[in-house]
Amino acid sequence: TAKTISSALISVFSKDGLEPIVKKLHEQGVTLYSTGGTETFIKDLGIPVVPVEDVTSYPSILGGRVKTLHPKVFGGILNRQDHEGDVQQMAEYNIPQIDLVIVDLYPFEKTVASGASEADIIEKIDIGGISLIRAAAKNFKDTVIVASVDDYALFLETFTNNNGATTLEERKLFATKAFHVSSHYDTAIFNYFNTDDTFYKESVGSGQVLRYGENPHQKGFFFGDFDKIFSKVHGKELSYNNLLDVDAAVNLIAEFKNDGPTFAILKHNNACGIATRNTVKEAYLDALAADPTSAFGGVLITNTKIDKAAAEEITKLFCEVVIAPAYDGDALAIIEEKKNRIILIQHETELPLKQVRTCLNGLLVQDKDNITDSKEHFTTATITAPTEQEVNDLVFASKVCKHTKSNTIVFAKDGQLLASGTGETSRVDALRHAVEKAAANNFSLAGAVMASDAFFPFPDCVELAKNAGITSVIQPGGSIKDQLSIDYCNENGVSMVFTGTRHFKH
Ligand code: 93A
Repeated sequence: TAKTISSALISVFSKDGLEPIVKKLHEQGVTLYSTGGTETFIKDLGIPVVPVEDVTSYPSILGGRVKTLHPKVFGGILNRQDHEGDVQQMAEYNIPQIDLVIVDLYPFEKTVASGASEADIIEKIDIGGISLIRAAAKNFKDTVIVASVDDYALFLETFTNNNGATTLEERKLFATKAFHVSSHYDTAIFNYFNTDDTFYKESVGSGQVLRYGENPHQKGFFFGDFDKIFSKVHGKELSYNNLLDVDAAVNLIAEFKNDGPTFAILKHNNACGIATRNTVKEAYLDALAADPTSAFGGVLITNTKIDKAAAEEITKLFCEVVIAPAYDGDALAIIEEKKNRIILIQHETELPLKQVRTCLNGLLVQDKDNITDSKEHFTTATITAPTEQEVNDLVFASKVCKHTKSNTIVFAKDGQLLASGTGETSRVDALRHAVEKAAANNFSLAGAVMASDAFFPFPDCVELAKNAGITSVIQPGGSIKDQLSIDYCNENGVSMVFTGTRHFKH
């Protein structure tokens, strides 16, 4: 797959950095074709160059708008060298082979940024150059494309190391870089033209204009394929905040896909109630019990088909969204009674493995936190190990904790969330908050377990937890002061397990 470069078409707006490349190509006996200004630049270096006009038998016309746009040029770039028909036609039409294309596009973004007139900006929409880039990148099996000054150094190194040849892998890498250049370029042009936000709807097939963003004075859009994950069977349009809660809900319930009937109620992206029970009705009622005040206006989700018995309870609650894998017909009729209530059927689909959010003037992208703590990950840090029941509750609590905003403390017992402290600036505050909430909802924490999203730097958390009735604790471990918390637990008959995995969620 190593291919020697014998000919090159060079058409660059900025001539910066071109000299060493041209010299190197000439040294290797490469035939150079070039456009107007670039041709002059090469000639001035004393290097022979064939004007592209000699290839096309056309001058540059329409004020330079049409220079390279010609079958003899694009044929030379796009022909497949292992394709009999292509080889024949190359000879028939006397098309010269072009092995390498070097382009530096008209500086569209710079021209926009300079505050130039619309006419000047439009003239800086490169047509021939972008076509050369895309053609050469498409035909990477035979052609090398260098689409940016930033890649000159890499090209020179590749070309020199291979003695004037390139491998298929190298050509594909240059093609990838080239499509990055072309997609960025066209996006910049789109952004310049797109002064009306609602145009997003038409321009991005899957884009959806939302009624507003997080607040009524903010515009909002959703880019995604909602219908791939859900069928909406009833209710008003989903809002920006609904969508965020639905996202949190599906990620949380995914942790329980192999468990018994589980029901969760979310508010502001956190679970305010969740329980695993024998029936979906019991699961709902025990999820609600954790915090009926917060449940008002919440997003409800379950891993189990909603039956009539559950629907009769659910419909008593004012809630925004209900999500389930299926509904019994009579159940649906009951929860549909509220006109605005959004009812979704969740399909069995894989959720994306990456997460993206804006950051400063760019994006942060990360792998999803896809580690679920299971018994096999536990190491007992204390003298006493948790009981079997506690181990089950620790697993439950840690799954909820993972999907709750940091800093988080979660209390659970018998497959039910009792209370949590969410999104606090200190772990101790999260814990105090959870203790207060449990008391406010008349839960005893005696014999309950505690999960923490990150380690305890001091023993204050385990002490407060023990005084509240907690008998077993799960946390990642890894603090240099772990021993202080372990010692306290050992002295006070509390068991503690380490998972080794931190679950921050910001
Ligand atoms: O106006 S164009 O879109 N029409 C063309 O056919 C064409 N071919 C190359 N612009 C075209 N180019 C661009 O010209 C290249 O992308 C490069 O930016 C520039 C090089 O022109 P010159 O060699 O005359 O300086």
